Amino acid sequence: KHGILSRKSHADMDGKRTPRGRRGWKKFYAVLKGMILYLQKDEYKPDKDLSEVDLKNAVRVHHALATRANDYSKRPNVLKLKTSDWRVFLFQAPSEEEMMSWIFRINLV
Ligand code: I3P
Repeated sequence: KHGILSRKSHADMDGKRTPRGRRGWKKFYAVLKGMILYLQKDEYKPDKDLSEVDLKNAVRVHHALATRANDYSKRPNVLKLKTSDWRVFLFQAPSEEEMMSWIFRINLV
């Protein structure tokens, strides 16, 4: 599955709140492949190698939990992703349908 997602980092690896200065929203082209959610600056090209930044932004979604972000009302169509290493991200999808589809697909992994 792939598509546009905006990301906000809410908690870091240790479960601690992401510090100010790193809490902003950032738009990516997202690709869910196997157990990894790749977040790239540019559109996915199968024959192009991932950059160092792309690899750094990739999120392992094995044993992660995606839910609708009911407690976040500043933007619509936002899902919350809790990873197995206690990171928490918010992801905004372009539509309700896309958000539901991402939640479903992430939780299948
Ligand atoms: C954050 C940025 C986010 C904001 C966040 C800020 O600043 O303005 O958009 O979240 O608020 O800390 P920075 O880019 O300097 O990290 P919202 O869009 O959800 O308001 P927060 O600290 O209350 O999460």
